[in-house]
Amino acid sequence: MTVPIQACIGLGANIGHPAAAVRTAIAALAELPDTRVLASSRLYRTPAWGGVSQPDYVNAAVLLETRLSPEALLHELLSIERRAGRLRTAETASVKWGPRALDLDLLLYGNHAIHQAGLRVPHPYLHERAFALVPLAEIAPDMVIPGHGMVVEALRRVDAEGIVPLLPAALGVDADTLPRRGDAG
Ligand code: PH2
Ligand code: MG
Ligand code: MG
Repeated sequence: MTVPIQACIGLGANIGHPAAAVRTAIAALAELPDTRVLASSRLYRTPAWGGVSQPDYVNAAVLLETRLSPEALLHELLSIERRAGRLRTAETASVKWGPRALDLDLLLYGNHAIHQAGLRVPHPYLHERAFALVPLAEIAPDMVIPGHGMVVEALRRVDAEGIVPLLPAALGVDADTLPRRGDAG
């Protein structure tokens, strides 16, 4: 039996019903074989980073303990994306960093560094993306990003302006109502 590994998943969506898609994906991660969810972050509204002009995103992060290999875990992430209606076509693939109904990225897999076609861990842009680091710092601040130090240290080096937690559903606000830029949430 393989030893369990702590892995971090970044979740993002900005078309359709982003908050609902992210919440549903967190529930799906909890159902994965040989895996349990140790922690999940709040949901954040984040300004779109890179690529074409597009709507704000909802982003979150989940800390898993899993016995799945990185390849098997990636396969499961792609399956959850497909079930959420994420289409991967020649057209969407041609738009780098374009809008998506659900994106699940394998950010960290223990302290492993993996360089394979279609699978790079740590995620190559994790250390420079506040939209990934802010939720990750909430649940795994002292995990190490191989080559870049701890998550909290990487977060100190980026600009987290405009990244705000979504208002909790308990306040009676629709889950897909995004706070305005500058709201404390
Ligand atoms: N994902 C991208 C491109 N840009 N911007 C934000 N704020 N959040 C994302 O998840 C995101 C992005 C491609 O994966
Ligand atoms: Mg991504
Ligand atoms: Mg992705």
